[in-house]
Amino acid sequence: MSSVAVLGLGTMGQALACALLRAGHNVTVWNRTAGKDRALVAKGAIRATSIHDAIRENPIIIVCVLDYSAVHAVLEPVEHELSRRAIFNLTTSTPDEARSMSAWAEARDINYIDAGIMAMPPQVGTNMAFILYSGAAEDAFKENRPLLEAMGKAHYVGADPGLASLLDLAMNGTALGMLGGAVHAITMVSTKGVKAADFTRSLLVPYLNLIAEFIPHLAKQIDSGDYTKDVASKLSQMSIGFATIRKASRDANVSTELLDPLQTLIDRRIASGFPNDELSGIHEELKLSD
Ligand code: FVH
Repeated sequence: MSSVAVLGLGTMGQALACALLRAGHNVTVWNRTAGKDRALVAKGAIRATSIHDAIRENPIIIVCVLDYSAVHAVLEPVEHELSRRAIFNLTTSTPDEARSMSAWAEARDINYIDAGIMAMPPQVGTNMAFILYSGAAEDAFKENRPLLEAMGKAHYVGADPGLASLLDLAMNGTALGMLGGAVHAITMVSTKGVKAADFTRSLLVPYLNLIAEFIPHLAKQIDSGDYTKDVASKLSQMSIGFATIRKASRDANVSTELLDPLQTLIDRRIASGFPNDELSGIHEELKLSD
């Protein structure tokens, strides 16, 4: 069993510490504001009253705070005590922030790995959760893999410290788009008294699972650069279908703000001369020049 410090006890930090305790590790916990460690201490965590105490005896450090600037605020005061420690930063940041954090750590002889958590706090430590890790300190990942697996399936995705963040943010962008779309759908059907819970369980979720099966087909077209191969639904048809969804929404007094940007992209691709593309064709419209 390993000795690990968890810095940051927000909703996610507490879930991570809890999963590590359940797996039998020696977990020291610290948070900027006192009081958030009570439930963890009752479960066997060691309370650190200062950041210095938290890191003193712990070669492995897990950081999960609000954002990139909070990570600096936590680590900078103890930068001279971190040499040769393994730091796994599970805080959400941009890829560039992750790379800059990694350079900061390398200059201080810290084995730094950045990470992206692909789970909500209640799923941490279950077999649904997975966490992406990247950075030059691959050995630190390998050595500590059994400990990391306690929080969720651990995937090392590469030496670029920004890669875990890029994949994390891309997937969460998708998730938010899907969840926003779901709220739009529920708003539409609720205007006619359809109960959101029934609609969601019996229709929406099964349909979204079916539609998710279509994503690899789009991915294959994007990889090949041929958006017209084995087309299931042409943009010219999709534009009309999508306009119908938006009209029905407006007729039901539901705003189309969530849908309008996608219609704009579809129509722009058609206007660029590609009406026979699959939806994958809007990939070209999304790319911005430097
Ligand atoms: N919660 C979720 O569903 C998502 C799932 C995916 C990954 N995220 C990321 O996890 C990071 C932490 O999120 P969280 O849910 O734990 O966030 P909070 O409950 O708001 O807790 C924030 C903690 O950060 C501490 N903190 C904030 N600023 C500072 C600072 N300047 N110095 C030191 N600590 C700071 C805060 O401390 P306190 O306010 O209690 O003193 C909390 O411990 C996040 O990157 C998500 O994107 C979660």
